[in-house]
Amino acid sequence: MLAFLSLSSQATAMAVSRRDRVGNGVRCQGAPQGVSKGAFVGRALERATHRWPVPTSVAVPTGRVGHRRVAWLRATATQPTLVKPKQTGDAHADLCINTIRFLAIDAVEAANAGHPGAPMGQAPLAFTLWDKYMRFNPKNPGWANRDRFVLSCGHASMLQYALLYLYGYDRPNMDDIKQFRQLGSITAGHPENYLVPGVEVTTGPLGTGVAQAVGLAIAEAHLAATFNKPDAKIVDQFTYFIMSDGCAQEGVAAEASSLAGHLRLGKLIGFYDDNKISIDGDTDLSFSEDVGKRYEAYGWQVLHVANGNEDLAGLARAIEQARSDLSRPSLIIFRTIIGYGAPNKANTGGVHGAALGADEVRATRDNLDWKYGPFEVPDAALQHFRRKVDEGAKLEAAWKQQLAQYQQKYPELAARFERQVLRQEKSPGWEQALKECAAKQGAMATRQASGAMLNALAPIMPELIGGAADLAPSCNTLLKGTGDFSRHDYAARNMRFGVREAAMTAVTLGMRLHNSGLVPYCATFFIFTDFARPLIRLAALSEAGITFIGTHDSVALGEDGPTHQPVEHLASFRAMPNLYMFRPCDANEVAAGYALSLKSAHRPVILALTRQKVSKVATSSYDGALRGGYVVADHAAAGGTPDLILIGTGSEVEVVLAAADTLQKEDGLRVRVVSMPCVELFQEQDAAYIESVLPQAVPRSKRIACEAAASFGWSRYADHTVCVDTFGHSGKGDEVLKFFGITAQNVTKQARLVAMA
Ligand SMILES: Cc1ncc(C[n+]2csc(CCOP(=O)(O)OP(=O)(O)O)c2C)c(N)n1
Ligand SMILES: [Mg+2]
Repeated sequence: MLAFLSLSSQATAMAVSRRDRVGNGVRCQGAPQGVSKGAFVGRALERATHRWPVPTSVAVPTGRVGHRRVAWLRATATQPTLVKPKQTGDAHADLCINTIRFLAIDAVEAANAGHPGAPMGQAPLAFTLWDKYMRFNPKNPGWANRDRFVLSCGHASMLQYALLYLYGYDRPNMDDIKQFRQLGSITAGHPENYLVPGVEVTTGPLGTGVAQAVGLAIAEAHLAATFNKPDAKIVDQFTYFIMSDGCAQEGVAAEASSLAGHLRLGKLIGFYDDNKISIDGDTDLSFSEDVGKRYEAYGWQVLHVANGNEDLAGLARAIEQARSDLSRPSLIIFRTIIGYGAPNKANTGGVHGAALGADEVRATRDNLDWKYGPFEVPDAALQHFRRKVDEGAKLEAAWKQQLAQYQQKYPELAARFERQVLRQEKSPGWEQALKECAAKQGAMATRQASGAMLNALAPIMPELIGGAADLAPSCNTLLKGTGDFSRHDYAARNMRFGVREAAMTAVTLGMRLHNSGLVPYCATFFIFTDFARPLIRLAALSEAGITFIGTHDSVALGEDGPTHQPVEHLASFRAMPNLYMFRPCDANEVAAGYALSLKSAHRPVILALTRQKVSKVATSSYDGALRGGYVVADHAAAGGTPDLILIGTGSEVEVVLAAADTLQKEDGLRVRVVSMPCVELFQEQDAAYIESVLPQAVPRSKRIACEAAASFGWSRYADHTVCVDTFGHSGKGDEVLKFFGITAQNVTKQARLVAMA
């Protein structure tokens, strides 16, 4: 099939832009005098030029390439003739690059699912970066001082799997690649950090990789500022990411990039695959901003490579320029053709997310002069890639020597480095500190108790670092005794995220997945988990234990009204896999919530905390709370069966306790009260424990759950609820609670009805 067109006659080069098309024809931009416009008219040629920009000897513009549909033609004739893509002009490099391309093509073909287009377009950049610049040790993917790489356009996963395999990581191996996207295979549809050791963060939701990369770079900056000495740079890593049009369009990437520019994270280098194609087709449909200018406005250095498919020297130059400016992050916008090499499908949405099909695969092999069979890796290419096994081992060995010198000179810091970064152990004494802190607290808002816990931990846990999305005073997240993490002080531990909940959460996740022992937390009003939810979900999926503090956790927050009053949030997070939704009733339980989160390295914890003051529950228990649910009061005789069980969480524990008192005193009812700060944790306990707290002898029809939130989910334990199943209202907190019946009086009333029934 014809795809690579060259017009032979007057050897003239020019660019044709889709935007420049006029009517049925093509307006020639920069066409030298004497070249007939007629040469560009005609449907077949038009289709071909739009589908396939053929880079030739044309002088490539070095400025912004964001104009739509730049198509390179050698306009030399009135009759089109076939030419093959030029590729890089370096036969050995092309061999390696096409090895990457065809692994992606063949794996997608075998799976009959996946995304070949982006790997085909990005292979030259990825090859240049990994081959010349990235520092890694394939046989030890966890080497602490490796550079970090994030494929934010996770749909291009075969690019990353091909790189890991070719450069000599143990997994994925060739069998894994042949099992791409199959059930049980580690080569999942999108890169998953918990499946493949060389994958730093899970990507797939577009834009989230960019934001997590910012977190990785922040972790690096913080560790470097903490541990490095003028004569010993034991932390020295770049963070690289590749983003696509979709990432450029997503808000989370914009938020995070804005923060990265503000923080001047000079060792963060992004690559934007500007191929102007997404699923719906041409990005012209919905996207016309100048991304480069936007990043410049964020404070990034922005560089352009006009021909990202063929200009290896240009790619290398840009990377070098990016690496040599450590005063700000860099974005390299490299223009590519999606599906480079596929004669009929390149430069179309059709190559984005479907197998090429046997005919097109054959045509692509022919087009790129690829003489090898499916999954065949030429020896010369493999040898080239695998030299990194030796090189990587040497890099790590040299670093270890450096570390040994560091240990001699700075034994104290080195000991901390070994504990925190290498062994990823927490500072000792944290549990004691939490318990002692809890014992000192009285009646107070649980958000205040949380602030007290953070500050009990801060002095003994230098690895604790975090902050809020512009709500530090409300969420009580400021650590005393340390400053603001800023471009002036990367060693400080109070993060100022600005009003960027999604980026905040992704950054926290990235910091955790730097896997260097940092204990990151982030905070906002519980309602604004709505802005963070996709990243909380990603943390849960990524098996990354981060702490998310959500204050102002119910309608009781009062005057700010329903826009700020969470209702369905507790239930929805309880439904999220691999997450602990923890709602403590007082300081003891807040301490337990922190303990849970510090113990839970692979499962995030959300702490839902009150704005309003709550009592200190005399019988609350740190250990009980760590079982998710426990008895806080029992008016039944020891061993006896209660008439009713009241279950409460957070601020409603004192409500149900007061109701139980009344019911016992005025009605002689034997009421048990259960505090259940964490339903999921309770559910994990053994059957005997669950039975000891919620005996079957007291059927669900004799149980009431009270929570100032949606009743959804409580039917597991109780037939009756005193909850809030509508949006809230603006008003004084206690009046709003009364309006919804979240009072001891109402619970008492309901309990009497239940007891009589
Ligand atoms: C947050 C999110 N929304 C939607 C998708 C589904 N999706 C996958 S790729 C894609 C767009 C592809 O365009 P681009 O990012 O330019 O990738 P390319 O086609 O160039 O490979 C979309 C909408 C997603 N993965 N993540
Ligand atoms: Mg694209």
